[in-house]
Amino acid sequence: MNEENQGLFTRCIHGGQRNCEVTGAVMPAIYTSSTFAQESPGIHKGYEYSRSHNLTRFSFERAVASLENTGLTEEQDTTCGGFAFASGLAATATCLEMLDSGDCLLAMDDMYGGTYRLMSMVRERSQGIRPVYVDMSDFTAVESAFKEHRPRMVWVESPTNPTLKVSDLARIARIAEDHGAIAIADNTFCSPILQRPLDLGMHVVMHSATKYLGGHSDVVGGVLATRVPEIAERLRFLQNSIGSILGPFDAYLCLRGIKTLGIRMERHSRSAMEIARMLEAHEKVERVVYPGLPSHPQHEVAARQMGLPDGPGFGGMITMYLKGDIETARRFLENVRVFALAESLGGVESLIEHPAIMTHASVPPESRAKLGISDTLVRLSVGIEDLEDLMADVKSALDAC
Ligand code: P1T
Repeated sequence: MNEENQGLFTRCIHGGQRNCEVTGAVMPAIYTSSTFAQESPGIHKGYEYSRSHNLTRFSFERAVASLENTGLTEEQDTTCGGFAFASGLAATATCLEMLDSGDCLLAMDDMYGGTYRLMSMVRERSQGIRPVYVDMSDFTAVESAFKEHRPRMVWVESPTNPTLKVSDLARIARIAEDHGAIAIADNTFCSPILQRPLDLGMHVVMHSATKYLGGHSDVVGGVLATRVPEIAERLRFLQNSIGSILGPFDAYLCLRGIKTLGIRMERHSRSAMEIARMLEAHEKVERVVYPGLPSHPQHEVAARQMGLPDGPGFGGMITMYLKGDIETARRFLENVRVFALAESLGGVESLIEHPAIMTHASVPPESRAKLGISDTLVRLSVGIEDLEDLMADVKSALDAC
């Protein structure tokens, strides 16, 4: 059976994989060898040096390429357009190297604080790129930014971290295509189970594999996938030239994590929907932002471009504004017991955090204020524990604040 015709849950387990030809092993070995013996100079089995070729990493890269529907074959690109890196930011940093000095980079105004820091506080200085930030959930703002700045690359997160704004990826991909710009989607919050940006016309998809792909908060990694052969060629060159690759042990953990991605995303989405509904009705909560709620400003777009294979699904991330002030938020966060107060997201365990102080501290205070990353904003990453325990935990922390 052709892989493209297989369901996503099947591809989580088998996509891009084959059993070991020597032993029949159903999981790849963790190839720790940094180099590979050659028969004669330049005559080898396709593996020269582990930065360039590592079979454990290749297996993970091909798995992501399959899930994200790159459509590329191994003949077109060794890993079918998948490229794994030491972290999500290493993947982003390598991607930005497709730009030349002086190029404009059009980016979402709300996104992970570290991505903003890399673009504005590192690469603007060292690479001379010109980042321009717009609210891409407003398509007219995207259109006028294209006219004014003529970007060569568009970077969009959807839903965004942490305010969960949703952008119409198909429209953004189309305008980028019309202007000859490379369109990239950070798909970390959705994973390929809920959203496949390449199918919507984006050229490249990026993940912090630290999150849902790894799924167990025990590995840091990043990955890119592209459907465009020329971009795959460029990314392969850049991955090898820059060298911020994912190591074989970590590639193995990410690959292992992906096996259960489908059932985890189902559970994350179902539990988060219930918790979001409960919070929206709670007297101590000012506002809940969750793409699955009809009150979400871009709920219709979210329902169109996100979803589980057999029905609605909006992921495990919830953002809420508490009534009160920073002390209320502090008390709430100090009183959760099942949720852990920690940065990161997307693991089996539930996490909760305060973006203004924690994950988005590198975003300038004026920008935070404009984006609504206020002192009472709290971000939840709903895990796969019993829903009743998660509900009881959040309710009792709300009672205490
Ligand atoms: O942490 P790293 O693997 O380098 O990934 C960076 C990154 C990129 N994109 C998104 C949407 C992200 O959320 C992240 C990392 N985010 C957190 C650590 C966090 O707690 O939000």
